[in-house]
Amino acid sequence: MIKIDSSKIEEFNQQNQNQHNHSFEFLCTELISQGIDIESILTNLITFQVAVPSWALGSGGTRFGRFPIGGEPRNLEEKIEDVGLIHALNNSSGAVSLHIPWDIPKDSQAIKDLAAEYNLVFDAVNSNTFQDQVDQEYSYKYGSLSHTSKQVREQAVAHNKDVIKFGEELGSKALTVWLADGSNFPGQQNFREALNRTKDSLTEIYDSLPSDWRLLIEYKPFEPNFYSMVIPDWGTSFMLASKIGDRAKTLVDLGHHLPNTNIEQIVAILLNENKLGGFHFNDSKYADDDLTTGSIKPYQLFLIFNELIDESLNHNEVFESTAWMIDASHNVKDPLEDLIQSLEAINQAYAKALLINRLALKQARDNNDPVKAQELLQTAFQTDVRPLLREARLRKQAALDPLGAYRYFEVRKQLIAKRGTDTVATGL
Ligand SMILES: [Mn+2]
Repeated sequence: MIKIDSSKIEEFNQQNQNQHNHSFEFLCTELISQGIDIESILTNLITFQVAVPSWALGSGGTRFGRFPIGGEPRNLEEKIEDVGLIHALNNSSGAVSLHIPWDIPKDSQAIKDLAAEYNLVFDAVNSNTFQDQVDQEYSYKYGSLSHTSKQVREQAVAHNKDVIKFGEELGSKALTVWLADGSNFPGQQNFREALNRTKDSLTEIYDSLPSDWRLLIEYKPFEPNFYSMVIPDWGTSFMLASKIGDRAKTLVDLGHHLPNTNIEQIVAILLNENKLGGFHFNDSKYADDDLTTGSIKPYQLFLIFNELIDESLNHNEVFESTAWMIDASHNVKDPLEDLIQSLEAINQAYAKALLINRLALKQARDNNDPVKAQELLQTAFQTDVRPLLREARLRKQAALDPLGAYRYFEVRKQLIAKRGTDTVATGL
């Protein structure tokens, strides 16, 4: 078991301590002059945790090819080890989101114990009815929860119930359902019937949820089906969640939108209706690119956090009740380095949004002053908040510079030495 000792991290931090003190003091002077409460921002950053998906720890690839990087986790235990390594470095990825059946725990208690050794808990569990498994009776080629055949739908519902059972054993509190169901050609599917069948199937799954669980309904405009998807957008997810029950919510995967969609407005509407279940963070240039969060549109990410903070001022349980998860794929980067970058980008967006002068923004809006409103947002967004993030990490015994530490400790080299160069992780 590879672990990064906290004394090693402390030693590493000492090398950069002076430089950090200098930049942190400089930023504090500036923020204090703006009347910003630095301690409250640090408290938010210290407690904020994002879940890492069990499928994002190996190299992803596309349907054209896949290029393994070596040392990929060979089983669930090694995936937990990987998340544990990142968490030791940044102390902000303290949860794992499991995918079933790629990562079925053979001994749930042992898996739970192993996760606890790395200070990890289990966030939402994910079902999979978008591909056929070797031992299954019916095919999902033409859909699962929406399928025209009752037997296929029952099989897909039963799978989701199994996933809930695994999740219960591990302490999860939510089930994420992403449906690949849809059609490739006009005329292939009756839109309304497929939707109604999906609603009935989801209702059956919802009825079997433990009382403290939530059902998160993900949406996607296209792919793998290219003509229509049964749950193509947030409106359809929202409608289903509204009909199904209070604990059914919409899950926003940033990559699951057509180009230029105003995602922050979708987030605001869902928050307003108490229907935002959680996020799958990633970034994209074209569609579901699964790129590193914040690598393409960091301003969008900031604007999303702006809406979340706005809502949290009225309902402070928003941050606790939202599922924060990454959903990305890694084609050319070391997946662990990519995840470290994603977590940094998410925390930066959060920290910057916390800097917004909300009173002044309200006044600018009330006065119909778009210039002032833009200036206020840009002032927060342009602030280099990295010293704040470093200070938060320092206070929670994490690395000042997680990526630097990852390379300094030669983590990938250690993983390759232990697991070999030609291992392939299950999943994407
Ligand atoms: Mn997703």
